[in-house]
Amino acid sequence: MAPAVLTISSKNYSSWCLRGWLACKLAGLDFVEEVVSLEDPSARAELLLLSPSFLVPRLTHEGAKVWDTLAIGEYLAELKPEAGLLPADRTARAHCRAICGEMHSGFYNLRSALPMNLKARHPGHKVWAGAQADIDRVIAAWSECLATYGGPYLFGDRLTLADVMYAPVVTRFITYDVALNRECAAYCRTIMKVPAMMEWIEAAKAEPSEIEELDMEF
Ligand SMILES: N[C@@H](CCC(=O)N[C@@H](CS)C(=O)NCC(=O)O)C(=O)O
Repeated sequence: MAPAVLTISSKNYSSWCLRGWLACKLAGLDFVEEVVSLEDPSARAELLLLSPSFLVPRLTHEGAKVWDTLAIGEYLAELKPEAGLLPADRTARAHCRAICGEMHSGFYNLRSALPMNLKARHPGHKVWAGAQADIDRVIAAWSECLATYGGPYLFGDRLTLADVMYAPVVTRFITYDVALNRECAAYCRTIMKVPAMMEWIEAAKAEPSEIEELDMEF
């Protein structure tokens, strides 16, 4: 059987692609990457055939076509229950789904004010109030998880979809030098040492293309 195909775009800028890719890695899925350039019109036309939403990541696996990150995560959790992408305990699982959903549907100010850019560093970056409210909520959500489940990951000693969904937030906090409490700073360091995360970041740094609007000067 042909392996699964994960369609992604830039490793440096695409936070949703990082999430989809990380979920596939943590699930232990045998997959190949297909990289499309979102700026190339012919690649965009091809993408429309693959992904009705025009968005990536997009996973194709044994007849299943999944073009939304949260749906990819749920698909993988069902396909590979042994990977523990969702906590085994019912109430922890509900909590995990709630904070994954919160990331998927919210934090608009954080996402637009602090775009993912793994090659960049902005020491002392000044965060505007709207984005700070989102940052405060992320810190509260992480702190509650770390205190409740004991770390080092959000739901204890195994990486789950919650860590996947917040992984690009970890990188944004580092890129934009966001002030964090001790527990959350330690959590960021832990995530940055996850081998799959290190693999993605290394590839992102080797990417040649730069998207001008996202390489803003602050
Ligand atoms: N809600 C979607 C969001 C996916 C998304 O916004 N993907 C971006 C890349 S990070 C994209 O494909 N953008 C298309 C474009 O920039 O033309 C998901 O969960 O997968």
